[in-house]
Amino acid sequence: MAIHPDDPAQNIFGLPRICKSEADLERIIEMVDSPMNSLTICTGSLASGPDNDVPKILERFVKMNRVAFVHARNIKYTGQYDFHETSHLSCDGKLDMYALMKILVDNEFKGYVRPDHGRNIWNEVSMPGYGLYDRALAEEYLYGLIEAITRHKKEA
Ligand SMILES: [Mn+2]
Repeated sequence: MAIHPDDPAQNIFGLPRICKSEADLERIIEMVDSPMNSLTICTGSLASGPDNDVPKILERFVKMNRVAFVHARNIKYTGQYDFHETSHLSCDGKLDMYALMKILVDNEFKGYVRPDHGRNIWNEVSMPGYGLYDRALAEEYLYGLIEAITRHKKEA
């Protein structure tokens, strides 16, 4: 199992959120102490909670070997509780994607990583949030970061 956090990490339509913070994730993995009870760390979903320190959360649970899947997405705040999804680039959103990928490389993460959500760009018509072109750009970007971080470590 690899539970995905609530998206967004804020109450919406009167529905309570039960998996939105580091404390919630901790509670869930402590319910069954097994690597089979693991997490999907969705960086964009967690980042939508203003108090969530996403790199800290990712590093903590990766080091515990309780992360099976990483959804890499970036967001930008436009108000205290208002945000929108951006490109995956560090320079476009609040998350430092280099720092997140470095946590994975430094801890020899063996789970899955994928770009999460994509905008519709270049006149693409697709299901909202799942633009193929934007996700393909993100895939190459993330791969480039991972390659550069890995190569730098070997050559250091
Ligand atoms: Mn996700």
